[in-house]
Amino acid sequence: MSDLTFGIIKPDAVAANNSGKIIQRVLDSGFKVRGLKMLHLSDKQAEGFYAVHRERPFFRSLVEFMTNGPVVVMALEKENAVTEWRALMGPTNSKEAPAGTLRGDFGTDIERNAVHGSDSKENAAIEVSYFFNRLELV
Ligand code: FUP
Repeated sequence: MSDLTFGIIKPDAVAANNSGKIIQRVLDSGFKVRGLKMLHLSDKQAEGFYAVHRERPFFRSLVEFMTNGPVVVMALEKENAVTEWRALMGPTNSKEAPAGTLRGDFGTDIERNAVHGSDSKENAAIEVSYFFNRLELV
């Protein structure tokens, strides 16, 4: 099996009805979807997921944004999945993300940036298991 990474279609993109387009881009880019579900994060779940950022000035605003509507979480398989998914997402700040990247095409700014992706293989494994159990991965 190739590498797995973890992705989130964030509340801004779900609310704008862009989740279908984003999933199509995922498939067109050669990822295999191994896990997929929609959920509405609680404060505790979002705080736990972003725990590494808890001392940062943007933390409360980020948690508020991530809990303000449903998200779609994805376990994605591809060779070099972490790097490939981050390339498809584009840079963190949607204002600086080029057209053709998901953050460039569907995001607004550094907070409302449409998608999340793991930054390493180690974090991908942690993040996949934060959201999916064994039976939910095909
Ligand atoms: P990334 O790995 O590209 O998602 O970026 P970071 O790990 O640096 O940031 C995690 C999330 O925090 C970003 F998706 C958006 C949010 N963020 C802000 O809201 N404000 C900031 O100034 C920086 C990051």
